[in-house]
Amino acid sequence: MSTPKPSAENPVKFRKLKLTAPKTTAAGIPAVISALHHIWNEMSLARGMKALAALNQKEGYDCPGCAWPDPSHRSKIAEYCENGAKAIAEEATEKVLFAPFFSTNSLTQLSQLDDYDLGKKGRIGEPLYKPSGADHYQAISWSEAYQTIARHLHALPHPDEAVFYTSGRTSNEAAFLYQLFVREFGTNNLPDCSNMCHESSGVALSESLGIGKGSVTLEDFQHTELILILGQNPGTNHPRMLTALQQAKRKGAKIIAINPLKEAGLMGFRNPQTVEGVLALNEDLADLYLQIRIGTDMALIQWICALLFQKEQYGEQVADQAFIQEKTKGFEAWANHIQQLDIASLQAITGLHEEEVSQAADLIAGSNRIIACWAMGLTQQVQAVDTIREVVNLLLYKGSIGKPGAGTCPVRGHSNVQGDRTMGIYEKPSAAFLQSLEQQFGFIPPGKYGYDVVESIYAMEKGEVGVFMAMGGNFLSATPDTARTAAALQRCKLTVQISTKLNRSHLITGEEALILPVLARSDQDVVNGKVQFISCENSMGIVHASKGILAPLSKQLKSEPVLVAELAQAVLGSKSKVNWAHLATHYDHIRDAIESCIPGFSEYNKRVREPGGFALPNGPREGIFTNTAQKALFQVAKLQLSPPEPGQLVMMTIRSHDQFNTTLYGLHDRYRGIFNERRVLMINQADIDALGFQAGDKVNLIGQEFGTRREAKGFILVPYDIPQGNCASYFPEANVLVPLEKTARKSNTPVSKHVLITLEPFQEVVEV
Ligand SMILES: Nc1nc2c(c(=O)[nH]1)N[C@H]1C(S)=C(S)[C@@H](COP(=O)(O)OP(=O)(O)OC[C@H]3O[C@@H](n4cnc5c(=O)[nH]c(N)nc54)[C@H](O)[C@@H]3O)O[C@H]1N2
Ligand SMILES: Nc1nc2c(c(=O)[nH]1)N[C@H]1C(S)=C(S)[C@@H](COP(=O)(O)OP(=O)(O)OC[C@H]3O[C@@H](n4cnc5c(=O)[nH]c(N)nc54)[C@H](O)[C@@H]3O)O[C@H]1N2
Ligand SMILES: [Mo]
Repeated sequence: MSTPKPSAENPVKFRKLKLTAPKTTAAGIPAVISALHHIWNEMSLARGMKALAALNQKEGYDCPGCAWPDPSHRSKIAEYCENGAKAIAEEATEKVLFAPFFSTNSLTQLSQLDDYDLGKKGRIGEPLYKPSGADHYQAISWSEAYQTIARHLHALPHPDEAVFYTSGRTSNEAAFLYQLFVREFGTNNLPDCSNMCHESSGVALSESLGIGKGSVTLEDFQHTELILILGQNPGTNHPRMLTALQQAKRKGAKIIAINPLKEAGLMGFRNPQTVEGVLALNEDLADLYLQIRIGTDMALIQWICALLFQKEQYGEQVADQAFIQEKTKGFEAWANHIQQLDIASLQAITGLHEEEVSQAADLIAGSNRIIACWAMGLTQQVQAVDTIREVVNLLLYKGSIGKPGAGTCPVRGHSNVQGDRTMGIYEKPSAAFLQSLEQQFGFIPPGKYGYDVVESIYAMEKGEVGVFMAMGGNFLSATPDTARTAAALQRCKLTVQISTKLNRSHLITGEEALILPVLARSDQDVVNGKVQFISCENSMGIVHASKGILAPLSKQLKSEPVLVAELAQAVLGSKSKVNWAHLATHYDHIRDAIESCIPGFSEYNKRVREPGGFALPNGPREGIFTNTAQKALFQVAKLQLSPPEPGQLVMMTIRSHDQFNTTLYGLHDRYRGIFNERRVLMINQADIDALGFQAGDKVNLIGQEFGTRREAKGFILVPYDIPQGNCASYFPEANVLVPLEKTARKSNTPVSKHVLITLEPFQEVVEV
């Protein structure tokens, strides 16, 4: 009999699915009730009240949920959303795990829990170590933990055999120190969650406009005429964006939503912070809803642009000629390309009707100030970079960039994912950045580019990585091809997870493993008797302070900046050119170091203390383009589609309303009417019929891409309003089906929104 091994996937275990009609409005009182329910389940009344009162206040802490910016006028009662409150419930829980929990529960046993039950076990309370061959974690002191890491790192033949992942909650201060440590150690292997998230936006925007960040501010929503929202579900993932949309609408703006699903938060909103919202008065959001087929947005944008050119030919003034002349390059070639496209075939690709798309073209033609918002529906596609550049082409054609009420708005995910990049968490650092590190600190940072997320997995798979360390996140479950990634991680000699809460990456480990527990955003951080604050950059490039207020659950928790400084000292020793002890004694010292290396941070310590923080420089916002051409570039790109074969479905892997990435707050997807079950496949009834199944049947999802059979067992068919041929499941349960090889061109982002699958009946295993 083979010894049992921890399972990398969620067990196939069904709860009790309940379905209701999907909602057409987001938030309202049910959102408030849900938020409070989550809080009271995890902590005492006093702790809950304290946590909520400081959330997103200027003197409080930044929500560890999404990266949507805070308004300059904050509501005193509640400047947060339902899902922000859930994020707090999750991290500020009073449940805490120490070594005895792990001596009673083996990794194999824990892996039989699903991600929901696993996450609800609580915060990690002390450093933990899993020796080689063991199936249990045991207590270890901080200094022994550092020595273990140092021993493994020193044993590597080359620093490039270590990989240092970062998830986007890491503060500016911790991120800066972490990349400094990693580069002084000698590698640029700094993959991050951005590689799986907005990398495509970064690449596209850098090429087109010179900076990989969006150009709009929250203020722009007050001045815009038209908002396009592509591939984003703000009602769930950026609920506070709905307030900005509501305000824009009240000032007369129109909204076009482009999404295969009719998402409640794009259709209507009841603002729970207003009297109208409490009285359940609904406000419509989208004026036009284009229920597009998955992966066909580029065809739609090209189709719209072709219609705009037709309007011009009939004498309508659509293009901003002055802007095109003065600020852009490449217009002629792009105009020729678009005008030669065959509209009928674009129409067939998107599955949309001529009337609705010409309505969209009318709205765009008649607007001079347009904001384009997008998220994962666009970035996690094979042709993501070209698609985003096509959206930018449309904005350039309309002169809708670098003026109030107009511009690009890639809506970021993690609360500091954008800041981490600014701090140098990037496997492809610029020469200028490395040079400034060298000048400031006096060591020569490595010039060779490092691995991104997918390249890291390949390297681990080949046995070329000895040490894997993660600053937050849940690498195993967030990455594609779960079974393959698990095997890759297990080839490492040592895996180190710097974490707040228990997750599956703690169970699928290298030969030896460490869990290092840290303070979370809401925890009070005291260093040498002084209360510290950290800083974050939101989705719109505003850097602001965040100060935790809750008493930490255990004395053994370290702050991330202190942990990195201590680890660096243990690993680099007296050879290090960096004064780590000084940096870690007060975070002002870290901010001074950042100021000296990174443009835009002058007087960092002063300006970050101003209420609301300060804005980083942003060229496109001012109509200045800093790419090589010094002009905004029109790009010509041909559509390259990989349509499904007969019998195959195109599946997107998306978030439910009750999760934050791999963290499951709950088991419901309230707006979509799916309750108490995550092993579901949302699918068109016509496809259920055509494939010979019935609603409620259990199926296995089978992928065959790149010559490998991948299987996710046991998903319940839920008939849903989704284009025929498309279907949707939840991440991370379906990640096992996302092929490692299938990545977006140029950004190498895993294609989590376009997985080709077939269905097979599921056989329930009857235990005898
Ligand atoms: N509560 C909560 N907040 C979060 C997160 C969370 O998990 N929970 N995650 C955070 C992170 S890291 C991120 S990156 C963001 C993610 O925010 P989103 O990008 O909104 O998250 P997804 O659930 O991946 O949703 C993608 C949306 O795109 C649509 N879509 C899928 N494929 C296509 C397509 O081909 N074309 C178009 N037009 N639409 C498509 C889906 O129907 C869905 O509405 O949210 C952040 N905020
Ligand atoms: N199939 C599919 N896969 C996807 C996606 C998808 O849409 N579909 N989305 C991708 C996207 S957009 C992203 S951003 C990634 C997310 O990838 P990750 O960022 O790696 O994953 P998270 O689930 O956000 O990480 C949660 C864990 O972070 C730890 N944590 C939480 N707060 C803190 C903190 O303050 N400090 C530290 N040190 N640790 C903390 C906790 O232990 C928690 O279990 O997943 C990607 N994967
Ligand atoms: Mo993300």
